[in-house]
Amino acid sequence: MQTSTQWQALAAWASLGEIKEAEPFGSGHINDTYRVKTEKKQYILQRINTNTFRDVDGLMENILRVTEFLREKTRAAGGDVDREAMQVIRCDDGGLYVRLDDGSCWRMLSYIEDNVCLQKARNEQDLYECAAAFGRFQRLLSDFPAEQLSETIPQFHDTVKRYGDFERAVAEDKLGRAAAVQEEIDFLRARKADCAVMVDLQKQGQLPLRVTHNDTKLNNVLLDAQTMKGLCVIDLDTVMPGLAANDFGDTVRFGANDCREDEEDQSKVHFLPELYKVCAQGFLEQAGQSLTEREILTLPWGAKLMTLECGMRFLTDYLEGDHYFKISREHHNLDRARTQFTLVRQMEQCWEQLEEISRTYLAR
Ligand code: GN1
Ligand code: MG
Repeated sequence: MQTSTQWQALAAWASLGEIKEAEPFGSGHINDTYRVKTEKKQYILQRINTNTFRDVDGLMENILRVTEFLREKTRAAGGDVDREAMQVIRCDDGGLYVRLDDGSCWRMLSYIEDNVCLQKARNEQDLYECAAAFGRFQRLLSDFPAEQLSETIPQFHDTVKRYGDFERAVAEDKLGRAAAVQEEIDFLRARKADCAVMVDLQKQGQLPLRVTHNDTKLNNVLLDAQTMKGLCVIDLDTVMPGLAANDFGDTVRFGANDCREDEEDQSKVHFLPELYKVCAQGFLEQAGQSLTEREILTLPWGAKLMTLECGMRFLTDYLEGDHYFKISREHHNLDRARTQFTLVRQMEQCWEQLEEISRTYLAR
């Protein structure tokens, strides 16, 4: 007799047939993910983190709309609909998710067969595929009615707001951790003005709002196990109106280096401009035609600010007592923050080179 909550949730999808297995799966920092096996098929079951995502109805409507739109485009282009786009599997009662008596919310998604999900690019080709997958995502959704999307996390990539959250956490210093991270606090304070660069350009109407993914890490792209080509973009929780440069930037943050996101030894952290170039190539080959000149010129800012913002979020969470990102060791969020700041410092050192890469794409 199985009693864990995932098994209780599965009762809402009884029509899928007898479930053989429902094991923890993946490495997300926010939701809990399980791979479910029936006799014939596999599925992805997720407990939605309702502290992070307050409006579960809005969230699931977004994902349904976007996946249906992508499936239709894939169908029209003669692609493999079941492998190139996810599908929401409705509960037996037709709902998009189930809420259990304990308040937990669960959803079911199709499982893409024969995929590989990498935590780290093994070579330039893997990174290229990741950037191209998000560039393609950007292009395919360029005619999606963005006003129909809910903002699943308000001001998600509003770096100015994130800076305010950080300063509040320092002032409150709930766990008495601030004194020991003064160097990191100073690092962020010295870059306060930078936090406003992209937000201001958007407010002034110089950067358009697009449908963006907002969490464009390598491990949110599934690759085909045979060809190792980008197959499908996953983790659509934060698909919202946003800035194209931020989608490019988060791919760079996670991928254009030789280290894990949570590396403890900062001497092992290196931002690699040659990999930045690979990201630009993959992203712009797919999305370039649909972007404005200004969007292309500000790609380096997307890279720097997504990395700075992510580090700032990790540090804020560390100061607040690690309530947002899942951790598996005491100073985990601090290690993550430090890694991001080391990367930012190195991006600043080769800034000219990054700007030059954007200019070469304008000249084409
Ligand atoms: C979270 O759940 P996961 O690992 O895909 C976070 C992203 C961060 C990322 C850092 C909703 O994504 O914003 O960039 O961790 N997602 C949310 O690895 O906050
Ligand atoms: Mg994810």
